[in-house]
Amino acid sequence: MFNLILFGPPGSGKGTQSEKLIAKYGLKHLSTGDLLRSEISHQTPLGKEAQNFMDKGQLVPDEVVIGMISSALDGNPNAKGFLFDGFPRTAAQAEALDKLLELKNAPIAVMLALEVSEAELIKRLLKRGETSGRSDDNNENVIRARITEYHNKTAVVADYYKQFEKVEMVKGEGSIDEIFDRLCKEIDKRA
Ligand code: B4P
Repeated sequence: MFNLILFGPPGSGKGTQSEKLIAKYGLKHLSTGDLLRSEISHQTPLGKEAQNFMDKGQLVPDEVVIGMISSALDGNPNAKGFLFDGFPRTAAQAEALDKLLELKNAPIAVMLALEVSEAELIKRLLKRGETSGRSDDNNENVIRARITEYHNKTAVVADYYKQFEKVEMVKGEGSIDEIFDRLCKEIDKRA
């Protein structure tokens, strides 16, 4: 089993690159953002709780997203590997994920961390906000709050995996295909 984390600030290209990577490597895509948006669109109790946080650009509580990932892992017993997109986003989520994967004897192989300047992140998210219908993309204050959450709570997740020498920084600016090639080179070294 090959398990990969695609990491980076909001708007760094995680969702965009994940689509291409799962097609090439046959991994199961687990995006906590997509899972949460699906709960919101079905108006489940979990979705209603999550929406309050997401609308303000804040992270959803750890126990909610860890529970979602745990069910998704259990629901895909035959996956040849997982691509985690937007998860883990806190140190507590990283520790919980390691424990869940330990039970499967299938640790994280590598974390690929996309590096993109703040100006470019804001530009991309505002542009997506024009068409996505996502309430967290069409307000610059909410976008800035998401980036602040990233610096305060999520950036440490890379330090967590650095202690195990599992982090590769990848330049996340350029064309989508150029970035995809950079990511594939890192995966092919390890797969
Ligand atoms: P996510 O759904 O994970 O959203 P994101 O970080 O904003 O998006 P992503 O990084 O995937 O977007 P992409 O660059 O592909 O999270 C949304 C919210 O959910 C969070 O704020 C939080 O509240 C909650 N949440 C999710 N996971 C959580 C967790 N684990 N714990 C707690 N809360 C959690 O796309 C951005 C735009 O850039 C697109 O329009 C794309 O077309 C464009 N783009 C991509 N690559 C480009 C390139 N190379 N050049 C130009 N534009 C590009």
